[in-house]
Formats: sequence, C-alpha cells, structure tokens
Amino acid sequence: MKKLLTGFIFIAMIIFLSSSAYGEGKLDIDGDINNREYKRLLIVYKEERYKHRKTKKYGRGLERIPKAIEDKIKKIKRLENLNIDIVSIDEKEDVEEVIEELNKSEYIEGVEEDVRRSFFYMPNDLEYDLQWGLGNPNINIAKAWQLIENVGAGNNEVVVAVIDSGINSSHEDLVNRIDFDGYNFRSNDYNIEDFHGHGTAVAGIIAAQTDNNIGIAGVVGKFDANILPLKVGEWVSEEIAAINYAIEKKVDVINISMGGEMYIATENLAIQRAVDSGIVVVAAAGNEAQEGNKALYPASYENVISVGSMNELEDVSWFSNYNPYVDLVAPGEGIYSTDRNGKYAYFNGTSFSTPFVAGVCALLKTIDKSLTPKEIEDILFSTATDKGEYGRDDYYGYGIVNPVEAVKTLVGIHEEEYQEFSPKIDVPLDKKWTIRFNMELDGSHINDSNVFIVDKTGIKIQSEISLMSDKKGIIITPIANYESGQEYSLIINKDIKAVNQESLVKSVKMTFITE
Ligand SMILES: [Ca+2]
Ligand SMILES: [Ca+2]
Ligand SMILES: [Ca+2]
Repeated sequence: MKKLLTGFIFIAMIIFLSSSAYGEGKLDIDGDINNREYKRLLIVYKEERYKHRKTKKYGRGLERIPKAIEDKIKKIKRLENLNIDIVSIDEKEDVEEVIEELNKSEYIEGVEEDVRRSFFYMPNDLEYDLQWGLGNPNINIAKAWQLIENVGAGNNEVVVAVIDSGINSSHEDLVNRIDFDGYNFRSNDYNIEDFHGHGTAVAGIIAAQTDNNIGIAGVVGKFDANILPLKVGEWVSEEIAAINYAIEKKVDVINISMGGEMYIATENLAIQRAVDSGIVVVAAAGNEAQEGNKALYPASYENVISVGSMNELEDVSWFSNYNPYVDLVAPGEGIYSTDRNGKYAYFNGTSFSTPFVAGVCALLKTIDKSLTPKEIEDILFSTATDKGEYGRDDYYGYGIVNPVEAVKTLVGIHEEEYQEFSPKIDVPLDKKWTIRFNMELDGSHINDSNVFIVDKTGIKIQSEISLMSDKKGIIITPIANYESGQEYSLIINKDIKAVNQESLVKSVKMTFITE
C-alpha cells in the first residue's frame, strides 16, 4: 500500500520566465591656531592652474604664492600627484592673515592647516588570555574560515594598506605577509621599519601568518591577504599622501588607527576618492571617551567604517569614543599581537579593534573582490550582533562585528545531505523560481540564509525572496543576472518551517545550467 505523504514537504519547483530580463590619543591641537609649536599649511592648487613651469627658487607650484606674503612662507614639500604644497610659516606671523591672503590667489583652490594626528594607543597594563578576541562567540573567526573553505571560496588576493608607524618587516609572523610596495611618507623613502610598535601590532591583528606553528593568527587566517605598510608620522598631510598612494596601488582595504579632532577637507576628499575607487576605509573611533569624547577624524567622515572597542565581557571599553558615527565595535582590550622587537605583546585601544574589522573586510574580499565599500558596510552593519540599546546606538554602533554571519551572506552553508534533483539545463539567464509546499510557511524563516542560489564555488547569487500570497510558496528572483553556460544550485535549507513549526526532513538542492 502506498504511504500517504504526510508532514511538511516541499512539493514542486516551477520555472517562470521573468517579465524582463593608534602616545595616547591626545591631540596637540587645542584652540588658538597661533599658539602652536609648528605652523604648517596645506595649499591646494586649482587643477587647471597646475601645470606651471618650474622656477629656480621653489620648483613647481609655490611661485603662485602672492608676492605680498611670499617671504613669510617656506616650502617643506609637494604632494605631486595631489597638486598640494606643504609649507611652513614664520612663527611670528599671524596664520589666519596668511591664509586669508593665500585664499585671494586665483591659483589656489583652498588652504588648510596641516594638523597633527595621533596614533590611538592605551597603556599596556592589562593582561588577558591570548587572543580572546578571535574566539569571542560573536567573532568565532575559525568558523568563518571553515565556512569559506567548505565551499572552496576565498581565492582572491587581497591587500590591506596599514597607514601607521610602519612594520617590523622581519617579524617571524609577518615576514611572509608584507607587500613589497610599502613606503615611508615621513622620510620619503622605502624604510618602513617600525620603531614605535603600533603599526606592527595592527598588522599582526589583520594578517599574522596563520597555521605556521608560531605566534598568533591573523583575522584573515590562511587566506591570501597581505599588508601594504604605509609609514607616517603625525602630520595629516603624510596620511593624505599615504591614502593617495594606496589608491594608486589599488589596495582593497585601508586601516587608519589614528586621528584627531579637526575636520580636514583635503583628508576627507582623499578618503572619498579611495571609497569611489572601491577601497573600504576603516578607522578608529578614538580613546577619549572620558576626555571630551569628540567625534574624531578620519573615523567620522562619511563612508568610513568607524570602529569602537569592547572588552571580553562585551562591554564597550571605558575609553572608547561614542557618537553618532560609530559603526561597529570589536575586541580592543588585552589584544595579543606582534610587537616591534620581534616578539608579542598586549595592546589596548580602538587602534586594535579597528584592524579586526579591517581584517573581516579583507576576508569578505577574498570571497568576492567586486564588493563595493557600500556593499561591505551593508553586510557588516546588518549582520553585526546588536548590543546595548535595541538597534543602532552611539556606543556599539550597529553592534559587534560578526564575521560568521557576514560570510554567510556570501557563501552557501555546506550541507552534507540534500534531497537532490537532477539538473535542469538551458535555464534562461533572467528567470525566477517558484517553490511550492504542501503547508503554509512561517514567514519568519523565509530569508536568504534558508533559500538561496549559489554558483559552482558556493558563492551566493544576490536574489530577492518573497512569500506568495497563499503562504504556500516562495518566489526567488536573481537581482544580478547569471552568467551564461554556468552551473548553479537552488538550495532550500531544511530549517525553513511550516506555520505548525515542522521542518523539512532534508535540505533540497536543485542544480541548473544556464543557457
Ligand atoms: Ca602565526
Ligand atoms: Ca561610518
Ligand atoms: Ca544596539
């Protein structure tokens, strides 16, 4: 006798053709512009006035300084590709008056101060277990690596520019992870050695060599992500030059664990150019929560992922700046990483939570190099583990960065057992699938973790999922078109539920080949 089909079952799939186809975070800047030790300016020239003849006295650019104030200004250097001169002014001069005079020039687009930025760093006096951050339940980085490996994804080469104090390039756990194009913007040479320690720690958190039986593991694990060390001092002009260099080198991610209180339009412009060219920019929120708690830059510019710090109890660190620009938090206390002396040490501060997030961005780009900064923000913000007040708040931002959930948005979960359907061939490039069930579905489980399309390497194809009006069917529509002549699989995870909370006995997999 034939058994009756009982329980919650998947009954049919129908093809529809769619209708269309970083001392401690102190700043040397307080208040009066004329009371500073150094007076430096950034002079940005107008593009069309740029290509002048070189003069004997100054070289290109500076001859366009108005005669009246020419003697008050001394050229320090030129950021050639950016059409910017860095100059110093005699300390006795009234800086604001000089700026006013400069702004009168028809050759000059704008003048800003070359302010000092600080590396955000906290005293190294707390000890925690080795790398608690990577094992934090929200981070669980080894699981994220496994998910990527399971589907054979994560094969792209990725470069993370670390704009910082340099790097210990012979450190045992970093030596194989350094991009040879590193540069020193203080001395304008290729000496990227780190005498501070800050940059070496940041680099280790992102990309320390993993599974080599020594030292620590980096957030990017064994995936092919290297560090481009861009050594800077404290002048914002050096940082701007480094960003510009990172753009030229077409890096994937920029980590800036430093900042200051002053909004610098030229810096913001450099960052927006980086973002426009597809580079994700991640910066530290700062460590002055109890010393003014100002929104610092560059973290607070638009399109920059601003990262705060949390401790092992998942509380926002006492020092971590909170404001409307904070996007995410990550481990930033007792962070064990590579040190400038070739050994390892504990570090504290938002400088060290930032590279966790930069590392996750790099990991996502090993899966899909084409992800835009906006798409990466969307993935990280929507998958972050919400903490504190419900929803986004000024302490945690969107929450604790969650690499496992972030990776799941890109790769299908590898299931051992499927109810498999034989391949359908010659499926049109622009079609949607309708999946029918014998019971009404619980809509809360209908999402792209449970119903999705993957390519041959297991990478998810962005799709729209909707519940049919009778609640007994799901429609899945690809947003991006498939590639022609390729194999894809439609996966229905057994975790989807009927209204009576019954699940499928097995996950369903149906493979198809596009026309
Ligand atoms: Ca290691
Ligand atoms: Ca932001
Ligand atoms: Ca929250």
